[in-house]
Amino acid sequence: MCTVCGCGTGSVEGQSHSHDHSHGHDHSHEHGHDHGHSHDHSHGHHHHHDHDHSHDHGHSHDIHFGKGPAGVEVPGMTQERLIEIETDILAKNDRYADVNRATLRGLNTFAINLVSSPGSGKTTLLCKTIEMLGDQPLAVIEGDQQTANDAERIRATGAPAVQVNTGKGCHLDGHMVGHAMEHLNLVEGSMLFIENVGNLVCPAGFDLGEDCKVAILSVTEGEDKPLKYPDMFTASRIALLNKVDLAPHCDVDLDLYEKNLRRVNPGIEIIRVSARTGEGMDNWLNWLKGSLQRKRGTLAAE
Ligand SMILES: Nc1nc2c(ncn2[C@@H]2O[C@H](COP(=O)(O)OP(=O)(O)OP(=O)(O)O)[C@@H](O)[C@H]2O)c(=O)[nH]1
Ligand SMILES: [Mg+2]
Repeated sequence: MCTVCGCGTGSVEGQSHSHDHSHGHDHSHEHGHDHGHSHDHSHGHHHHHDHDHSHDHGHSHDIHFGKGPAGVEVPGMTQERLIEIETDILAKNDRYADVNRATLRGLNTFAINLVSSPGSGKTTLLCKTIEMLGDQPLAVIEGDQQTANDAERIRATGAPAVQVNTGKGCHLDGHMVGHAMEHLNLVEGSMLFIENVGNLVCPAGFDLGEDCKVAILSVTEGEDKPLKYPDMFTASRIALLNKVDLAPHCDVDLDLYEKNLRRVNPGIEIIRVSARTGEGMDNWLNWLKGSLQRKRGTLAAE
């Protein structure tokens, strides 16, 4: 179970999978009213709502399932048990991630974990990046629940790629990435791009052994996403604000987008790009090349 987000299954080897999507309550609301005030529910109990709000009684229900120490609720499990499971899953994951990190260090390889919601443009951006990087050695691991579409798109550029299908899993983990790395002939001084499953929640919690997470947002998603899904953006070193070519067609305030990113992660770097037109891609390429050089310099000095 992935208790990091409580939404699905984890697949670190040796971990049994069981999850229950019921949140232990039954809401049957008739919302024909205008709520003028709110009260938050922190759910630690099983109860039943059956409200007929056909009148204006001036309040709304805001329900928060993540206020306990585990940050999530699962019916029939105590917060202590949830923390125990979560710690166990993450400890196992971290062991695999550490092995990956050591392999990458041995190869002077700079690895990034691309995280975003589905469709923000990760694969398109990767294809463009690969094309622009020219003869820089690199390889790609593609994570999706199903299909090999993205790995095929990458291979069409000439770059080696391995597809990992997670099935019901909602994120890549250290074990999966370790296996995928065995199938890639990573050469010294490579870049390794890991495209995570499109999901703004779970991948934030799982270290893959990468050097850093790179968040991709697209202008069509809305400026409030960093505030709604903060974990992903606090975990990322840099955010690429993609599809800026579409900005004139959307009601989007790019400065507000950046402000919201910095509210959840004051140190985050931000680059505006368009994988379609190539706008901003030079800045991204410079960031990548600089990061690889810095890693090589640091390792050489050790
Ligand atoms: N206009 C415009 N469209 C883009 C840009 N980048 C990606 N797209 C389009 O956005 C759609 C989704 O792009 P993908 O690259 O498949 O997105 P993804 O994040 O890899 O998607 P998943 O792997 O399914 O999560 C495609 O139709 C792309 O052509 C961009 O910079 N501008
Ligand atoms: Mg993709």
